[in-house]
Amino acid sequence: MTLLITGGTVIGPSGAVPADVLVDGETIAAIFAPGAGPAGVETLDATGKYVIPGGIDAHTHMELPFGGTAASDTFDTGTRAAAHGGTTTIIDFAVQRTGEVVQDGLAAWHTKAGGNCHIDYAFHMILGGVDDDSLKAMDQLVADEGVTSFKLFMAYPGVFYSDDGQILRAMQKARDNGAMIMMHAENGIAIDVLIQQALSRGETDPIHHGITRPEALEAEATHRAIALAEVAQDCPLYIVHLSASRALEEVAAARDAGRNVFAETCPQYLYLTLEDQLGAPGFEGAKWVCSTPLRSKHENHHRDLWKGLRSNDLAVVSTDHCPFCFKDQKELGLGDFSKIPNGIGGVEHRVDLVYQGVVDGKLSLERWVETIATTPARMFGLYPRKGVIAPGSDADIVLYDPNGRTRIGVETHHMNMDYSAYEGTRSPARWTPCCPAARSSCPAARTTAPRGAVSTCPVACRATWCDGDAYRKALHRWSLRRRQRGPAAAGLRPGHGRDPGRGGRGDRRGGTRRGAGRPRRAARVAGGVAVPPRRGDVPVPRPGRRQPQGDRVAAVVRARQDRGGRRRRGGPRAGEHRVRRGRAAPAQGRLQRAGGHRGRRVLDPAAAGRRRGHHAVQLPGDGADVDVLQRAGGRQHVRAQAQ
Ligand code: DUC
Ligand code: ZN
Ligand code: ZN
Repeated sequence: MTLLITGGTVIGPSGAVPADVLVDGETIAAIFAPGAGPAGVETLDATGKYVIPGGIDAHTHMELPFGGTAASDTFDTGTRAAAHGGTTTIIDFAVQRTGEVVQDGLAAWHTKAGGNCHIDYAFHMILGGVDDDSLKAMDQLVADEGVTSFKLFMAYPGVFYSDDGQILRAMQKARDNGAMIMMHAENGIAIDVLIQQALSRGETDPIHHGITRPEALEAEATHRAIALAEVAQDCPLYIVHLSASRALEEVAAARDAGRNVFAETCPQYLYLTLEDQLGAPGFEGAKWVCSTPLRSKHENHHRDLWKGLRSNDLAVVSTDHCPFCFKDQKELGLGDFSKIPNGIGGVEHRVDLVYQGVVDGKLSLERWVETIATTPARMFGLYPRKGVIAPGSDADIVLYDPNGRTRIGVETHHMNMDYSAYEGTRSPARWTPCCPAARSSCPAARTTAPRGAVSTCPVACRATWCDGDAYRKALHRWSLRRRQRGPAAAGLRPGHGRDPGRGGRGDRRGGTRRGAGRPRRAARVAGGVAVPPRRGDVPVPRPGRRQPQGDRVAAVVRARQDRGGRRRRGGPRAGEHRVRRGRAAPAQGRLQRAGGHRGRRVLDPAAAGRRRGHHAVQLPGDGADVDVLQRAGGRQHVRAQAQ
């Protein structure tokens, strides 16, 4: 069954283009110039809306046991809330606690998530104890389980903490097996001293959570993590939940030096402050206890983090979604801030909150989509299956209404929390139900649908971004492996050696990415006739110009006509040249085998356009435009939501 989304403006890495999107089954089949799509198929009117790839939240903690309790969102409630906010994939963290077997931890998280999710999901692995066994397990997870990113903690001594030697060993292992190390960068040993000193002075209020985790100790840990990654021959390093200007400077310096270092921030660090939230009267501030902590409004953290997002020193916005109810959970820390479970819930609001940056002129539309979807897909091996509106990609499509309104608050949100960290930040709006054709995939509908079996879809592409020397070094490794074991063993595909923002250094000072860095490509038309991007009905926000506040998720479309339980698992994708370019490597044979030729209907947009005498627009942004260095053999597995 096919569905044509008409009248919308597709936002891709290279800009906003009015286009119609044809969905075939669960896959984007083709993209047409407005009005040029096939007749006689079901349509979904997206006039006035942005058509964007479903959001990917690369940092969530559903059901995480923490501080004597557990995060209040289950995979059921959390993923339903995510879908309501335009996020269609999460990458959650499975946990190995100190002394546990890594594989057991992963199995436990599969049990929690299996059959309970409303959107697609994948896992990173938290290593709570680095030793010979867990190092071996890293290889196995990369090779067999589709887990290609491992999180370590420089904080939380006695719980998740790894010392420098353990970190170095894990990084060396990651360097060898092609995984990425994600780092919670705070000096937890020093923080614990400050906490004890504060408590002994009787300083027990929530604000002391922030005061005892000073910016200097985040910057120091970030610096140390970067140094250790350098010693581990430039193991790819991804700093999670970066909150502070000085930590950002460390990341920027490493990137300026051509290092393989990336970072994410989260909405709470872009909007909330130590004084206004964490310092709220009485125990109220407990609602905003999270680590890394909120920073002072008397410094320039918000400004610097937005700038980092523009310049790509911050590549991704995730949520670190780790909600706890105020009643009974946050209250565990009454009289002792160190006992307040750490975490803020926000999985439902990330897409909106980052879009607010577009409204405020701090971010371009393209950069919005990159930071919430495209770059996380690239970083964690999901691209181009996810993170882009392109032929062959999963039809995880969000229709976003720039004139809509969402009121964020406990009365309207879907997260399992008894308060909202962003209470009242928006004006009222309502979810617009999507059309009947898409209803089976509408999150609102799925909430009542029975949960079904979960299938696994191996994704062959393990992509990450490298630049400069790091890229060349990795390329060298790739060719070495090719020579040693044949091309399939390398699992690598050479790209063009750019990083995800592709803006280069000048980009850092360039305000928004618009016009910075590499030249933007116009949309191309099958048959070689260029069609410049046209301005549609949808306003394209310009930096510095205030837009009407709002935009809201109008619909999440995941066409699921393949109801018999048979999912399309890859195979050649529409746009054959791109298939060959992006997917023909022997290393990806597994995907091709899995996809086989079952029940697929490949629509070549070029041919389709020619047949009808129309132009079929092919948006830039997948294989041909993207500078991807596919790294060693890991296949990130993404689990499909219940059908
Ligand atoms: N930070 C949080 O705020 N919660 C969970 C774990 C973490 O690192
Ligand atoms: Zn963390
Ligand atoms: Zn986290």
